[in-house]
Amino acid sequence: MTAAAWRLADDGPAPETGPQPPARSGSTTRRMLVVAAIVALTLLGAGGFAVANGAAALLPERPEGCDQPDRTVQLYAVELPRDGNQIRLGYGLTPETASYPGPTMEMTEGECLAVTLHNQVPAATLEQLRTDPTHPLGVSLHVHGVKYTQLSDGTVQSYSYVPPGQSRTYTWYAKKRDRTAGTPGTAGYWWYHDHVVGGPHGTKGIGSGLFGGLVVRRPGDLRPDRTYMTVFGDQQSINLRRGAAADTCDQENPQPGPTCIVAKKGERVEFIVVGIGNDMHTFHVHGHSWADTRTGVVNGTNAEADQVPTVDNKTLGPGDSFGVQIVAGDSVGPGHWMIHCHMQFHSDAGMYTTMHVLDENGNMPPGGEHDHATAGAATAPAGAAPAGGGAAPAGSGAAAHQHN
Ligand SMILES: [Cu+2]
Repeated sequence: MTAAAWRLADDGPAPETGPQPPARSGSTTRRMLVVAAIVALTLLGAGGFAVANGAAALLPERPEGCDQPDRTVQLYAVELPRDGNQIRLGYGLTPETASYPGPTMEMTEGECLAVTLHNQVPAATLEQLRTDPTHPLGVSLHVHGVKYTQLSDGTVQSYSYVPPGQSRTYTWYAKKRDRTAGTPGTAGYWWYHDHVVGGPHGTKGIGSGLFGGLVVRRPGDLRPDRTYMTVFGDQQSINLRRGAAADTCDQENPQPGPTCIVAKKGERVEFIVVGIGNDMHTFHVHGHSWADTRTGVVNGTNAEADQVPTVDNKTLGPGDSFGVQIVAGDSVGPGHWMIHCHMQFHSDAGMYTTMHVLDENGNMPPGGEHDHATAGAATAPAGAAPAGGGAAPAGSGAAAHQHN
């Protein structure tokens, strides 16, 4: 599996099902809604709004500027092997390749994307994660940074979630900068996540693994050779794993994935960094630094570049996201370069992983076995998640590195 395997794949459309706003009982309510709809449509000049049944019909299906989706993607929410006792869920471009983090989505400013989410998580599992017995069972897709209408908000409140066994299409629009209106573009590093599992904010869904990255590029942006996601969360976790479980790279035959950050010297490596949970963190990479710009790349004249700080450690709060591009081993060569949170009690508790930089021929430098040997997790302990489901399982460190 290569980094490219987590990227966006086009697919055909899927049938639409899903929750609808509750039918209001009583003809009086219906009459009131019709009157309200007529008044609202008159006030709005009826431009761009669909007319159907109920007040939700007043909501536009797509953001302004997105007349038709340019692409469609199928996304599956599935249950993955448990990590010890912990339920793990993941998004995948196929059910078999679901993982946490989910696949990195990529868009270009000006593009409109339709993502059809299929909920294959068993109802019984969602019931176990539910904190309130009256809360509906379902999963959703809520995105940061790009434009969407309320129908693609991914919340229970807006009925934009997906009950078990059903599907729903979410529309994302990577709006361009509008110089006349003074509104910014959407280019940047973002994330998407569930907003429904367990409760109205998707806390259990995010904590179980339903999150992934989104990169919006501008035409002309430098393209990375590899993209990795590091999601900093509670219990000192990176991608919901700690210590040896966060880095399961095979020293002989490393396969890029959520638990194996690997690159050849000279390759342009992109990190999507996201904060989940309740804690503050910092993202620090050994041996590498980057410009504190939108992409981590420094552009422009020397005078302009002088205005941009160079950093190797960046603060991350809950819900924050940023991205950086670095050149692997630039000036420092191959090696096992640590990535960690610089809140010391977090890194001491296992909030670290490693970027393995191979030489130009793809040879792993010596010394990388250290983490695995120290943790005693080189062989899978009893109860560890079985391999299968691609890069998804927490891997051999699961039992040795509990998250709770
Ligand atoms: Cu931290």
